[in-house]
Amino acid sequence: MKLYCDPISTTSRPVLLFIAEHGLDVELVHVDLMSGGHQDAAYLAVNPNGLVPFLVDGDLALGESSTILRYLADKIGSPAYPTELKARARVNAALDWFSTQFHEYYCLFTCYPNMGVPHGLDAVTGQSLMAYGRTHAGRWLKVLDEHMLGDRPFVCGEAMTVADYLGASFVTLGELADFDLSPYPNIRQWLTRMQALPHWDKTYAAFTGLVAALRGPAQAAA
Ligand SMILES: N[C@@H](CCC(=O)N[C@@H](CS)C(=O)NCC(=O)O)C(=O)O
Repeated sequence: MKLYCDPISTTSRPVLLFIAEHGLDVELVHVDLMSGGHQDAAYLAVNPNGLVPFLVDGDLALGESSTILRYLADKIGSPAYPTELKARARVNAALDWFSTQFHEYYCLFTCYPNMGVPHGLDAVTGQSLMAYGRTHAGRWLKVLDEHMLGDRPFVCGEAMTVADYLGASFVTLGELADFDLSPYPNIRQWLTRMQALPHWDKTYAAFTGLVAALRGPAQAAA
């Protein structure tokens, strides 16, 4: 199996972490987003979407981080993607929720504009998107904190699932925007649990470096 990915990518890291934690034999192919590697003709021939992550397993070519996570977990029979019908439905719902509602308000609106206005937006539009995101992301964070997590250790209950791998990467993205998670104690405890995974630090090293690079100058100016 080959995974096209970049550890700087929010959607690559959950898959990279799952692979590392489970010791899977997957060849990692670095697609350098920062230098535009995802737009190279050679990569577009592999994945016409020009996005990472992207998995190739024999004749199967698979995009979408949440689908790749499910596929890998199924392939090795991991309890991180339970087979019992209702347990599996809960994990599917959490993955969809992170990839839609949460990703839109929190990652797209709130965090990414802080990276220097991506997606071709001008600075003013970037700032107003970020203000909009900050106002509305709280609605979804509250749901995550009080209802999905509550007093349970993981988003689907007592056991860690692929939804935790995806969600933890998305929520951690708030560090890019210096987002205050102190009103959400259950989220913070959950992140601490995820960050204790043996391969977390190595998998998140590139992201941690980016946060330091982006936030350093702002802190110095403050
Ligand atoms: N829905 C996709 C989104 C993938 C995605 O947006 N990846 C970003 C990196 S986090 C990317 O490749 N961006 C390149 C671009 O937007 O051109 C997934 O979950 O895998």
